[in-house]
Amino acid sequence: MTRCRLSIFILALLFATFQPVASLASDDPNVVFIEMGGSEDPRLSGVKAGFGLYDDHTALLAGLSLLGSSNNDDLFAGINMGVRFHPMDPFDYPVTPFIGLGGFVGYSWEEVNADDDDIDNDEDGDVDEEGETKTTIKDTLSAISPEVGLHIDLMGKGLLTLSARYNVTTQGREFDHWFYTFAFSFPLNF
Ligand SMILES: [Ca+2]
Ligand SMILES: [Ca+2]
Repeated sequence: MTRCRLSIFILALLFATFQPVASLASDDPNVVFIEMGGSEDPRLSGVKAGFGLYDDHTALLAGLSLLGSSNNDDLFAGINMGVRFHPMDPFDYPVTPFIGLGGFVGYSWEEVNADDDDIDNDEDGDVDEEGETKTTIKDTLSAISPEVGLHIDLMGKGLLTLSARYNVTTQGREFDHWFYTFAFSFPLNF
């Protein structure tokens, strides 16, 4: 009971501390970002680009991702969304920590035999000629990713962001992994 009251007191104190900051008129820019990252086991690498909407304590991110595995040469393309929470405005402080939660949904493709489907898949005038192929979805991959990281302010020109993300994917628990990234965000007026 005492601990509960103490928690509430601390929360109230934190809230009060952040209030003056939150009440300042925010001129935070929206950003475009590009991010690169990789993981050790499984060995993956990825690139991501998109938009970010920044507020004093939150950032909403959305973009397109490519995620490739060198183990089985799968390349997943998809969309990502995320939200991050920072205790202070990353554009006003040299270094700002954050925690976040992201999501990814993507597909991989493959070329398969298509010489028996009564369709001229390659539109060369011959239907089902020998060696005709078509592109189909090979696999899907979804991930939910809690993350921690740091924003480093680039002298008002943008942010360098380092993050460690734990990807929990639809490939099974043995595929879950830490994914380490760095990203650049550049202010944009929109
Ligand atoms: Ca054909
Ligand atoms: Ca065909």
